[in-house]
Amino acid sequence: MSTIWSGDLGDDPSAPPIDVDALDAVDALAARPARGVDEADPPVRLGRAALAALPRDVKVPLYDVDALRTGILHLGCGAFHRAHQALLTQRAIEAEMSGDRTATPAPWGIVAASLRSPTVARALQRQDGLYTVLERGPERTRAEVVGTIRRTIFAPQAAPVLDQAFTSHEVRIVTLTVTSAGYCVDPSSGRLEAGCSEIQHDLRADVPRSAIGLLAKGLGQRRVSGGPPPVVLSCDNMLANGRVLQQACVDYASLHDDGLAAWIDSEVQFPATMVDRIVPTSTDADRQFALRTLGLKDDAPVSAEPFSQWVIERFDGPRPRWDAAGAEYVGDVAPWEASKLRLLNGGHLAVAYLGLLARVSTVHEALGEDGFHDFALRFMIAEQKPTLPASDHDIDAYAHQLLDRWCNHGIVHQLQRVGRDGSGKLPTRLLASLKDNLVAGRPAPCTLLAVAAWMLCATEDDENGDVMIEDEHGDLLRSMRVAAGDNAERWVDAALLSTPVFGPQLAGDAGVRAALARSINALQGLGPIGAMKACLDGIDH
Ligand code: CS2
Repeated sequence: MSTIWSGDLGDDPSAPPIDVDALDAVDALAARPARGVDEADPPVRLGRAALAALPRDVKVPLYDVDALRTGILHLGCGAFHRAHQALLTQRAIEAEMSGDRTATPAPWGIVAASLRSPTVARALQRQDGLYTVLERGPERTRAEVVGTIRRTIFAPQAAPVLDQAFTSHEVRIVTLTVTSAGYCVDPSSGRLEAGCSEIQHDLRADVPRSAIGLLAKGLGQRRVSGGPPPVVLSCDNMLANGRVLQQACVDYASLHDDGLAAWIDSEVQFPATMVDRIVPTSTDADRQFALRTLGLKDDAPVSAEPFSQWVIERFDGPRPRWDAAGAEYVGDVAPWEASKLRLLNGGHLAVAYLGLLARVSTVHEALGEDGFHDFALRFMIAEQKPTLPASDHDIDAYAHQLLDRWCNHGIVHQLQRVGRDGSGKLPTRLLASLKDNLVAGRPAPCTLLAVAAWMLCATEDDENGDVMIEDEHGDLLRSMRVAAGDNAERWVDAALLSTPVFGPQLAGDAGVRAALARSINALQGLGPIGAMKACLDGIDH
């Protein structure tokens, strides 16, 4: 039996390792007309043995997937990783081979660990790690099968595989996509929040389950096993993500071993990165689309927009030719991070909350409604742009490009998903610029309207009686709204003082409190479209 990872360890004692030879048995079936999906005859699943029989318009890995050795460990095997880093790694490997499909591929295969649910890991395991990226433009969809994920595991059941990856000197890079909540960092201090439930769990357990705990433990193993430490790349949407991750690991390690904490601080590189690609949640429609396109069943396809960007702080040591795949290595990622978080992610939040109040459900539907396009542009150019660090970036062009990306109707990006957990997202995406504008004496009515829309969405039900958006502080905000008798001024005063979202500077500003209350009244009185129009017409609510 051939295996994918040397010393192939099952991630669950009851799950057999992948028997690659057994897939030969499906060769004959895979050779049938690829698009002939016969209801009576269940389709063959995507896997290595079926690659050669895929339709010609499906792009397949241009290297021998079997020959790919593992050089990257990834934590958090969600849709974003599969549509971004794993795909760019495939393109980097292909670029290095310059069309010679017989050359040995550069050793940048990925071991990908899911941390919370085994579903994706299991689905990928059944498909030899292969899956399809459906790149959806407004007019057409391009399908590409990705082969860089060589092994998938569900971390809580696969400690030996993680140990092996961390101690293998072949693994030179560790990447993470675990969302900002996965870092368990207190945003005001930038330090590990030891009270966070994941960290509390780790302190009681033999084996950590948090991303930070797994990383700190693994780095400790590498320290003992010798050899150069891996470079650790955070690929989550946070300001200074590399520094935040390093500090979290140092703080975590110091709970057990000060020597390890010092080593992580001085020896391990944590470059900052800015990642960008709109990747909606995968749906049954994606699975059906993949089935029709490939003629094979793929349980783990991802849809993504055609645009992608990856800006990485320069670091020492070997790495894939990501630059040949469109990534940029730069000295300072901060200007890219700031414009992405404030214009793209901040703009997304504004569109999400106002769009949900306007009763539409996706980003491109919202952009088709009256006023959204002009409102989003004004928000980005008049209110976010002046708060960005100085750079030679063309921010106006960036804002217009974002509007085009949001209008791509091939991408079904749910507003509920974009808007969920506003408590965690608002501080860096909307409130930081609000504070900067306050200090500079610049009005920010669009930002205030977006924040007011969040307060309403977090406390109202949709037409099915379900909460409009999930939010950590939704219940608290709702109870304050009820206690204020739905009086906007009283509600805003209570909310600003009692939720940790706003912080003392905003809570203490009577002007902000009054403007926010007026924005809530405008949304309730004029509706979201009327309130946006009043904002654009310069009418003070
Ligand atoms: C979105 C992001 O859900 C959200 O918070 O704003 O996921 C956004 O689509 C990506 O950051 C784009 O790179």
